[in-house]
Amino acid sequence: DSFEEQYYPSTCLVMEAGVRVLRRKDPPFNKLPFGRLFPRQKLFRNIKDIKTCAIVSSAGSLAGSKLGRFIDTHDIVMRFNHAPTQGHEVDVGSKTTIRVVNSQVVTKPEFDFTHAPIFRNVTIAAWDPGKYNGTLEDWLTSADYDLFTNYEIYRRRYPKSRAFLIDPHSVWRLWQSLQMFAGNRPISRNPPSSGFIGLALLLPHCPQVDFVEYVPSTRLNGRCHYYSKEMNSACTFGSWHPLAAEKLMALDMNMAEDDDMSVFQFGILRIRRPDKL
Ligand code: NCC
Repeated sequence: DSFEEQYYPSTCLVMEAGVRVLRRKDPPFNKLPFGRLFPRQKLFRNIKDIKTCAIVSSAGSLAGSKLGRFIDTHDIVMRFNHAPTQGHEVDVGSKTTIRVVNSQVVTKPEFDFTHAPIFRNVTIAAWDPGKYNGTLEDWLTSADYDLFTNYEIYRRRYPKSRAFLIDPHSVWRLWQSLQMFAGNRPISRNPPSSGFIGLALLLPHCPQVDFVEYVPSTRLNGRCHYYSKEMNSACTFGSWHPLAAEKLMALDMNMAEDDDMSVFQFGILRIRRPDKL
């Protein structure tokens, strides 16, 4: 085992899942007109200049955190779904580089994916799990929510956009990494949350990731999201997604030296990418 594997086993497991976006050259998309919708650009520009990244969970306990300024100091800021910054800048910051969105958000009319300003001028990584063990061809006809139609509309409307689809096989590989970490405690066969998928997608591009209010801090307040009043602990601890297992694994990846202070007082998990695998 390499040094990194001994000291960051869970981080290596997450890296090994190889969570990625689909590219034009990937079969079967290299043979399908649909594949030509994928951007030619890389997921991020100037990857060599990326030093620090922040991932902002949508947790209710971000309310009142005053972490906005800290979040905005990062080179890349990742957010989820339709989580707003407007009106919440003091707590969550105002910078957004990339949004990871699930296929419900891409398809349901209420989110207006193809028009809403919140999805414009940021990188988009959209995902849908498809069937476990399904082929990519199957996925195109049996996604949980048909994200392809609106993806196509969006890409045709904004040809310069950086909007990508996450490889569903890589989502399930991440699920397998999670199951590996959980050992003999079986986790439900539902895909990881957008938060965990986002972490796995970002880590290969970023030497240091600060994941904000993912492992709940002492601000824990029972609210689902910082942007709504809804009370629901399942948002924090999971019901459908294997969220509790994800958070235990993420906590195991934490490298902050003052870990109790960072994680539980400030709500910040610091994860370093292993130098090599
Ligand atoms: O709520 P959601 O998640 O959009 O949150 C984004 C990510 O933040 C982390 N989170 C959120 C709330 C909380 N109290 N604690 C947290 O740690 C999680 O990592 C979460 O992934 C999703 O993962 O895509 C999810 O999306 C929502 C919903 O589809 C969208 O918000 C659009 O309305 C799902 N809720 C429902 O379907 C009702 C949620 O299960 C997962």
